[in-house]
Amino acid sequence: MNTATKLSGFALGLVAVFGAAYGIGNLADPVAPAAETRHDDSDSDHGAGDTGHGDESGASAHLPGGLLVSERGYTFQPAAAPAGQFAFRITGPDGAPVTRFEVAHDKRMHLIVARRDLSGFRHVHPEMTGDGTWRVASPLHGPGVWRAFADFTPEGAEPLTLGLDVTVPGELAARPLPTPVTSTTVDGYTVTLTGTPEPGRTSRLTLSVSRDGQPVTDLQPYLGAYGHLVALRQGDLAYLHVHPEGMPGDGRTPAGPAVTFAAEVPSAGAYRLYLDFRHGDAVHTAEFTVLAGDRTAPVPTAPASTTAPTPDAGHGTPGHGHS
Ligand SMILES: [Cu+2]
Repeated sequence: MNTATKLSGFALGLVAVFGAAYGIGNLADPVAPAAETRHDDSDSDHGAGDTGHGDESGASAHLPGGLLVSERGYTFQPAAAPAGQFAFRITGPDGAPVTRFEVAHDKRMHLIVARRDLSGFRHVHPEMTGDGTWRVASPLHGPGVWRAFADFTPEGAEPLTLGLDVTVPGELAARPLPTPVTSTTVDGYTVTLTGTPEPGRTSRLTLSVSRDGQPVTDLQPYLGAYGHLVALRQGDLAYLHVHPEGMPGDGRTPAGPAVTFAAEVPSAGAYRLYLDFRHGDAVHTAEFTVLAGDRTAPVPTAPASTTAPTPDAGHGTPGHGHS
């Protein structure tokens, strides 16, 4: 993975997102493919500090990933699935389901989900059948409006992340975003964040893993790296998938305790970071809220709700699914 694909096309603009909401079991309505015009540079080897695609005219060329359900002719379409399963297809510029994908980070498809309040993050890997339908045990673990991100590379094309809203019926009290912290615990591990993201610039973020007060120096490769970092922007869930500096086995990248990422956030505001790392033959997800830009600004919180929170509504729920 070069630096271009992890940081392509960030923008400063705001967009209104009109995500379609789908009731589970009522997935028959096709999503009309939108004829997005995006011109990818053929040499697309932008460095991490590249600020975008210059004066290109396509509006989506400047957007972060995951904001659009259809881009460059590819469309993220839900498919009917039995209870407990999530299924979808990616249709291509010809309208037919895409069946040929490049392997990126060990997988042809990465499916990331989070609720609109940024809780409930999961990162799973569906399996495709011959007709181009991807299926996975549903990562939508509880009621709410979820954002699903399909992160993939069509064969012979540039990487793409499409986003789709999926509604799971039931009552949910949206939770305010947790306040920013620089240390968090998950599954008995303490993960400490150093570095702060600066809008529009490449910032180094280092995440250090310890357990029982001891640095963890034997992190296990997960999807070809010692850590995977996803950042979601509060407000529109713009999706940034950031990969670390260095790779396992390159002779210079230690297996912990620190994993360093070069991240570029597209604007000031609050972001939720989700670090996937593997240790003890299990994948763990550490979550942080960070503020980019004016760090004295209050974190916008979800509107108050009169509905009692459900036990599954929390952030950082144990038992994140990884497959
Ligand atoms: Cu993945």
